[in-house]
Amino acid sequence: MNKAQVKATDRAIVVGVGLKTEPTSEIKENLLELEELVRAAGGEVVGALIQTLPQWNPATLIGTGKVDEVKEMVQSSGANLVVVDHQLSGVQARNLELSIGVKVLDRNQLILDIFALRAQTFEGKLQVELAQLMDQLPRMVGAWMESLSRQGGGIGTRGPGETALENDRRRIREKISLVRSKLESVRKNRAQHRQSRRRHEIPSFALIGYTNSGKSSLLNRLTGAQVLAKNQVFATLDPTTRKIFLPDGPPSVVTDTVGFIRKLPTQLIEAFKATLEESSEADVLIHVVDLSSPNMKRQIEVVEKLIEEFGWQDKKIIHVFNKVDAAPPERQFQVKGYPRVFVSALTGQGMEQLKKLMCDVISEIQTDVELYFPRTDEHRIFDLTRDTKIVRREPGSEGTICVVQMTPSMISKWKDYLVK
Ligand SMILES: Nc1nc2c(ncn2[C@@H]2O[C@H](COP(=O)(O)OP(=O)(O)OP(=O)(O)O)[C@@H](O)[C@H]2O)c(=O)[nH]1
Ligand SMILES: [Mg+2]
Repeated sequence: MNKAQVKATDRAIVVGVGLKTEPTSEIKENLLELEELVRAAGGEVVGALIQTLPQWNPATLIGTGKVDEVKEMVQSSGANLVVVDHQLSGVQARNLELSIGVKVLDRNQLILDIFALRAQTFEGKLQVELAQLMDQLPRMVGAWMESLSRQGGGIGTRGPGETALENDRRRIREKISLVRSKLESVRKNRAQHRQSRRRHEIPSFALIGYTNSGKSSLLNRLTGAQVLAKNQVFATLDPTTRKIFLPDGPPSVVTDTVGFIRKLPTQLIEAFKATLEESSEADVLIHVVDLSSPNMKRQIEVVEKLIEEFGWQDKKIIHVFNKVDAAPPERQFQVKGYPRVFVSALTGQGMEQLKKLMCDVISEIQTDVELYFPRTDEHRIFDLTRDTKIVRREPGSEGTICVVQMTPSMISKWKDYLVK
């Protein structure tokens, strides 16, 4: 497990980088997001620099003049950490550390660090540990790792200590397979839970979206749950599932899960497969968008790309534009995606429309069926009301006919009573 703690005393310089072909506005936006990430990891941002390059410098990523500039800023501000908004190779990180004289992290390491800080459940902690080990392996470049881990503590140093490189690599590989097998057994457990839900055939929704878009707030508003909602990136790591009672639909469940971000580390995606599966298994995805964010368009693009990467593009998706209370009114005309609804998890605005939309989408995946219960089995109608809403009920002298809406799997559960 990751033992070290974030030091609230970490003072960071953030460095935004991009190639000359990228628009500067995007590099600046990205840098603001990186500052958010530093704060989420418990650090304080004491300075920021930007460089655009014709091409990457293989030794230090940024140009040598910029390295000197960073060093000066570190010295004048008393920073003890530099975070670069781009992936660094092991060699680049080492060279930068040697030149600048303080710890240097890249965006991936920072995100992994926040995850390490947030993980609450056993499974969550294992997933983060796996992602960190996988991230560490290709970065290892020898003795410098040892000196790094001796500095101890602070953002980005949560990991095993190192001695000889090859030994270390082997140890990490062994550790990776150990963590994987532990995860495997935790997941078996979770799969059983899911199966029990499937047996009851409760329609399920998963809240997905960019980090900080308001997924947890929406879960709380919709279901009366009390999960942590915070103005912070990656406040949620572990999934939470709650029942929801829709005015005109069957009892359903809603799952809140980890948020997405631009350049989500691939190791995290792999390690968080099980968490992501919660969303893959949902009948309907609710894509929560922060309508008030100046970066709304890019955030939508990031989420849509991940939806494709995970193969969810054929699922039913509801687009929920949240924080309508804080967004400029003209924003509503800049959005795309159907079906959609504008809401505020904060004020409750739009919740009725959202619930109605959820009902509509459920009924789209359901069909009307007729069930016949002979007198001796009429007591089963009570169980039926727990599974779905009864549209019509026709009592007769020998038994009762019920017209209900059902998903295909619900139908197979009740097939014994199905009327042709
Ligand atoms: N103004 C306004 N703020 C909101 C609304 N919904 C959520 N927020 C705020 O947005 C911030 C993030 O909300 P969360 O619900 O934690 O967002 P999340 O999507 O779960 O974020 P992560 O779990 O970090 O990915 C919090 O400070 C909320 O109070 C809304 O409708 N209007
Ligand atoms: Mg959340």
